[in-house]
Amino acid sequence: VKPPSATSSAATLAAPGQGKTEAAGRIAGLSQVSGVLGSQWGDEGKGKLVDILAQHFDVVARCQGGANAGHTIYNAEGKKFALHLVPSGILNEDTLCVIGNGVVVHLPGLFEEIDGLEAKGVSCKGRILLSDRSHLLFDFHQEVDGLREAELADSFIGTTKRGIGPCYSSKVIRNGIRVGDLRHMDTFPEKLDLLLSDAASRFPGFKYGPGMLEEEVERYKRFAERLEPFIADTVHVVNESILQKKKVLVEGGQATMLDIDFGTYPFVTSSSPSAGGICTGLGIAPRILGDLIGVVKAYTSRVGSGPFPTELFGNEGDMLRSAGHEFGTTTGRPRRCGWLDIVALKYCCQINGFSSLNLTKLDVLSYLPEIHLGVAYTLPDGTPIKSFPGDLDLLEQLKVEYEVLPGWKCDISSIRNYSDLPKAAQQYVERVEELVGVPIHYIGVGPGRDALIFK
Ligand code: 2SA
Ligand code: GDP
Ligand code: MG
Repeated sequence: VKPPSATSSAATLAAPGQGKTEAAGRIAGLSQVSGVLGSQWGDEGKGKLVDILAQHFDVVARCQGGANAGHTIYNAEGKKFALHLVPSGILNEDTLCVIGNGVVVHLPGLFEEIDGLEAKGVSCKGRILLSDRSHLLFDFHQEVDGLREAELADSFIGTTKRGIGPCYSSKVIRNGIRVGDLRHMDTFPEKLDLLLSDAASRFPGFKYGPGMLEEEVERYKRFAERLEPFIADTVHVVNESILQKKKVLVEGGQATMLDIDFGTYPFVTSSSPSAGGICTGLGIAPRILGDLIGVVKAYTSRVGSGPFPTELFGNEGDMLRSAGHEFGTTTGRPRRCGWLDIVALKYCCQINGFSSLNLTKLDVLSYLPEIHLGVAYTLPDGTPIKSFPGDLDLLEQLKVEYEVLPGWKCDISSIRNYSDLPKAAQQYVERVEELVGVPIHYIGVGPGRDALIFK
């Protein structure tokens, strides 16, 4: 991956010729409440788009997931930041960052992230609000995540081991502890004891030894003190901001194909990274939601186990992984890579009602003489499959039909105007648009803030 260009700011989003005002106008024209959501299996480049759009929004809010997310962004000087819990609006100093009720929060991780940002010169003071309704993710949730994966043996999910599933389990079974509970330290030990005893009775490998509760309670007393200025009723804050005509951008983590309901269950995360998760994870009414931008990589990647119909193996997969530098932002795991899957993308567009798409990492495909697009699924006997199947067995058996398009075989990473892209690259973009039926308004040609073409 080329280092991003050092030139970038709201004013330099578009190159001369295309018009900076046109680009700024496109962003300024987004609805008062907009969202950026992953439309594959994650790591499409959501963070980069959120960072760019944040320059035109007052609030950037996360609504689901936790520190399993890894959003890589670059500031104006090309300095790299990997964010996990802190919303990707943080580099824009006028943006308020909200962590909503639907997020599960590992406090040691959050403080570490904030300290890391501050050490790099990003001021977080007074700029991050954490919902009092969000759930606390404890170290033991992370340990249990690992134990569950070990129990599953060959059928492991391939989680990030960040404790996400176990924490959402505590939430749904209704013995979870919420951020607001830190204001009642008198009852906190009892609640934590219940959680730890529960884990110990379920997992023989989990050791709940003497002194552990007391130690954890003391630690959380210190956290509670430090956290107090961050805690807010974010449902009220976000809705009041909307009433005051402020602009709110929602940042999705993971993606629809990892959604607990719509993804390739059970190989999914434990939250709702699709449009519905915005309403439940922030307390925003559905009718207030405006533009939703689906972020889609020009090819596909997936990290962890589970079906991946257009996956490439061997040398072909390795070449794509290395060209796209596809390694987990949180865990460093190599990501599985393959062709763009139009069937899955159409399914995501249907569920989320995207108003536009951001096609990212088009530059990564520049080495290929020809590019495949997965356009249809059939059963092994050739019978067409009409929609993305929920049946895992079927997903493992199906055959993908491909359309083959010519590659462009030249570096496009410094191009900033759509009309300057090679004809074959334009043909690829327009064919995706045509097949999916949703306009592609943004095209990524590099990791830097300025490497974005407005179409
Ligand atoms: P979990 O940890 O319970 O949410 O894992 C369940 C599945 O969800 C996948 N998942 C992800 N997939 C892609 N990217 C994610 N974030 C990190 C990144 C991942 C990393 O940005 O690279 O560093 O490995 C993410 N988070 C969860 C996970 O792989 C499981 O398939
Ligand atoms: P997210 O989880 O969706 O925010 O995506 P990640 O940050 O995990 O992974 C996307 C990676 O691709 C990051 O390293 C980005 O810096 C990088 N990236 C984003 N857009 C582009 C692009 O258009 N071209 C290239 N080459 N890299 C990009
Ligand atoms: Mg990521």
